[in-house]
Amino acid sequence: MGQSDNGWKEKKISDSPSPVSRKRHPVHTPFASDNSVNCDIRGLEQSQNVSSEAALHLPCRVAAAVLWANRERHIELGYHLRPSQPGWSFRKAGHRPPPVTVNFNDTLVINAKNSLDVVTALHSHGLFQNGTGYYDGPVGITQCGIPPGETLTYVIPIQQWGTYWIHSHFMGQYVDGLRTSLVIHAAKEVYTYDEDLTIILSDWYHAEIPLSLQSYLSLYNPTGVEPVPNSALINNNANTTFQFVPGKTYRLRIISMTALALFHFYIDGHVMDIIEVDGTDVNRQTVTSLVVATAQRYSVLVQAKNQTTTNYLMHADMDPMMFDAVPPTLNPNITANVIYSANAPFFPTPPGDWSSVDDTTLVPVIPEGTAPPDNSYTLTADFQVYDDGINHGAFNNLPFQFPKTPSLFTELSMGTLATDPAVYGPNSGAIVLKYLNMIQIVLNNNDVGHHPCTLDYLHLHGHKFQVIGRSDGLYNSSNPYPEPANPIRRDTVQVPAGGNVVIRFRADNPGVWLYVFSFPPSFNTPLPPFNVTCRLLYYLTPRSFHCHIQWHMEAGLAMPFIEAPERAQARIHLPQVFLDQCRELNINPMGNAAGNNGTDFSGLQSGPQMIVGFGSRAYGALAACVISAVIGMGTVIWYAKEDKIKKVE
Ligand SMILES: [Cu+2]
Repeated sequence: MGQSDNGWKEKKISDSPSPVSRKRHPVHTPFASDNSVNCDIRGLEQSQNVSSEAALHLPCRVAAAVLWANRERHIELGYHLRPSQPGWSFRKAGHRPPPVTVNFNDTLVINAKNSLDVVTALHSHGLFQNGTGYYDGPVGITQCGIPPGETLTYVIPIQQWGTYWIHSHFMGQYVDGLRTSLVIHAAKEVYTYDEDLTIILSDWYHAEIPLSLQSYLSLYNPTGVEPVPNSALINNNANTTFQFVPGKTYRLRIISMTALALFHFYIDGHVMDIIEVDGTDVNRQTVTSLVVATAQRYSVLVQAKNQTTTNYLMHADMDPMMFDAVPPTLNPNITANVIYSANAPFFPTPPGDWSSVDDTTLVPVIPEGTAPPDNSYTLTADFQVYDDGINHGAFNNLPFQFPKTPSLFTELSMGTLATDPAVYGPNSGAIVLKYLNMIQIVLNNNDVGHHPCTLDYLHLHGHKFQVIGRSDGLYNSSNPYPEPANPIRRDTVQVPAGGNVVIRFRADNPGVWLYVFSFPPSFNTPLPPFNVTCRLLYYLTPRSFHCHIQWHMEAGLAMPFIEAPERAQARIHLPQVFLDQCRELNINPMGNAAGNNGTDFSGLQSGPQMIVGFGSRAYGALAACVISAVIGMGTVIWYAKEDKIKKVE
């Protein structure tokens, strides 16, 4: 029994294959009591703006075991989250899943026991999950969610390598801390280096996500202004230190786990060679600074100095252009210490270096040319106020609404009807893809914002896509991008506000994959009552606003790709536990989006609709507004006259 450096116990077994190594789809895996530990606060801010939650010091029960058997390494990690009111227990306890490191061809086993009082689920961001799509994690798409008190064991064959991360895919729980890094070592790494360091960039909100979401997705926020974080963190801390040894080469794996912030990352006095982008090894590209958007990952090689006379600062600057306003209490520029010698002075920090490289110019080490698309879909992303008075994001004016029955289960249970996009729900925007077709997506980003937004991003589950081209302005199909010889392949790409991106991928992964530009409220947001008539008029006027990220995920910009339904039905065998957990949540795990037959959607909450023209509600609000104005002016006149009388007296 060893003690890992993060305080988690590891158990190494080198005997012949254990029962665990043969187990593929266990339903419930109890925690071994001897693996329980009390965990201290780790990872919360220690030197600035310490939130009240961080002051709590609660014990929690965790279990982690690492088993080696033959060529496979099984990692079994359990976390036991304490029920809490009203906040998340993992946040109060500073209890976060530990970092996960595996090898190519391993099988990753994650035991997730849900001790929250709401459902949760884990998404391994960037993993293909080819054949195991039910472990992809988005609640409502590939599972119903782990009910409170239940356990789900994710068993994921690792078919790729590079830098990834694991996070909750429900209600923005990851922003509050339910997230960790996932590093996968290649059988043979392309580059050599001495040390491998993971650097997690995140933004930190003192208010817990359920509260922030409630105010973000409310009538009182018609322009969809995203909450601004209270601080930035490097490795979940405001004062992290990295010890550098002279002459060594360091691989830094930089992972952005932000809700909103865009980071500029650089180290004083050092250059960085980019060698990996979202799990794709790339030819070396030397940079002095790196732009890292939400959910993106980069690996860079950094050559340590041959001296111990000076220490340096590592910088992660949040770009204020992403925020509606920068509060005076926010320090957007976070640093970590790069220490060569304990007593050495720090290198004087030069002005922030925000130069960057265009990621579409990076060249994959393993070349892959383009192929002409078999199908091309044009999606326009936009934000506007819909008939529920809330600012929603939408592709082609259809705000995504989560189905009751997860789309993957609809695909697997509806036989030949599964090829009909209609069965996935009227507000799903589902697109059915043919097996092995080359799919092209043209994404126009109409989210130009009333403040100077710099970009949005899009992410596709289950695939890495080729980035064919990206530019400002809407895509002009009569002037297509030239075919790149070996385009960058990644799973998360930035799209400039008012700009476009064209991506391609091969539909070689039967299942259902979420395409996210942002996605919708996965719970019912309580709406405040109308109370100011004139503001109602404002809410009812269609407009387009805003950019960004986890907040948009909860606001309505997503759609599922239904990939090769017949193939999926033939090769994907849903473990019984998924059906059981749906039923425990009173969700029918079979049938259409409403859990019914055919296109009978009775029982499915209808999604928000576009406001077309100046409707009756708007006329009503206008009339009320005019009446209010007349009363207001009358009051002013009456008051002025009253004043005059007093003066005369
Ligand atoms: Cu993902």
